[in-house]
Amino acid sequence: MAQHSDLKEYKIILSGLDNAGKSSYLIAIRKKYNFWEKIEDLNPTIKIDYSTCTILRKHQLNLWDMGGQEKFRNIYVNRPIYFEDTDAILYLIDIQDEIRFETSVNYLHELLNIFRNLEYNNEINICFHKFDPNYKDLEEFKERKRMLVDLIQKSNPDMSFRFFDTSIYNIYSLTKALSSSLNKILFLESADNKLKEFAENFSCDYILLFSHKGLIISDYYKGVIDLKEYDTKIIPKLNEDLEFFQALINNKVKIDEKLDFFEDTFTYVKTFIILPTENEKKPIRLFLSLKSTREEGNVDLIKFNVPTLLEEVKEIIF
Ligand SMILES: Nc1nc2c(ncn2[C@@H]2O[C@H](COP(=O)(O)OP(=O)(O)OP(=O)(O)O)[C@@H](O)[C@H]2O)c(=O)[nH]1
Ligand SMILES: [Mg+2]
Repeated sequence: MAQHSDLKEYKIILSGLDNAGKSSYLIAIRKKYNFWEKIEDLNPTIKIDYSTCTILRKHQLNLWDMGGQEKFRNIYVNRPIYFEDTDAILYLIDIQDEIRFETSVNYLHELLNIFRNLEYNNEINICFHKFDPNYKDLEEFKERKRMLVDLIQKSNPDMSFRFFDTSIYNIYSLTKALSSSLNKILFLESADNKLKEFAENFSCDYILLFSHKGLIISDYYKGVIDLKEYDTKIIPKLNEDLEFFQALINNKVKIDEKLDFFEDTFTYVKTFIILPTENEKKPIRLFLSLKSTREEGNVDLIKFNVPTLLEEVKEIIF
């Protein structure tokens, strides 16, 4: 397909022991990128599950969910070819499964040896997964984490790591680890930081930047948000925004923003268009949607500052 001729592809590997939560992680992420699936009734992954998603017509992410059962682990470690041309690695360790820490770190070391031989020089992202919100402040869990970080770093001084606490009950933790691991190739993390900074300055509960297809490019939520809240609050709002602008586009009415007030809060959504480049004929339409408090002056300040935010984010992602 000619229009995809300059699509850049990235290979992202999710690895870790069986039951670490890799498939659940991916499903939650894919849900964010508007693929609908259920997390219940998950079966252990047979060997490797491949999936792809395209971001902004420019980047194709090839996600490799490497089934973690022992028989599959043995296959991969004996065939390094599986790991060639990897752009990002997420290694999940189930922080609740202390009994298998040793097995998990041993498997990680086997994989690291493969990556050394392949001269992989990106960061290795370690996710302490199933770090659910209710374990967040427990000293025992913090200690488990410290011990693992120490062990991994001391055994591999030649490699660079990033460590994350992740949980499917905190969507933001998942996207943060993924976008951070893609930072070097997609620069999404800088966009996330811009949104975060804006949200903090103007007391926003959330900010979402998404495409006309509902693909979320960057987002920020104040506090912790779980899958259920995401499904019941964020997704319906996003769909409502999309429907509203689609209706306007169909009727060819020229309006590019919408402001709704509730009690002491308000929501604001603004659309903007990225003009086509030489190769792209159709413009890309993006939306910024946010919710904030109706403190004095905040509404006007937000409306005034959003265009600058959009300009800055545009600079980052295009
Ligand atoms: N508490 C909690 N449970 C989780 C989390 N993520 C996944 N799980 C559960 O962990 C179990 C295993 O999840 P999977 O995603 O199938 O694990 P996997 O790593 O893909 O396993 P294999 O395919 O065998 O390698 C499921 O019952 C999930 O519901 C999490 O963040 N917190
Ligand atoms: Mg799986």
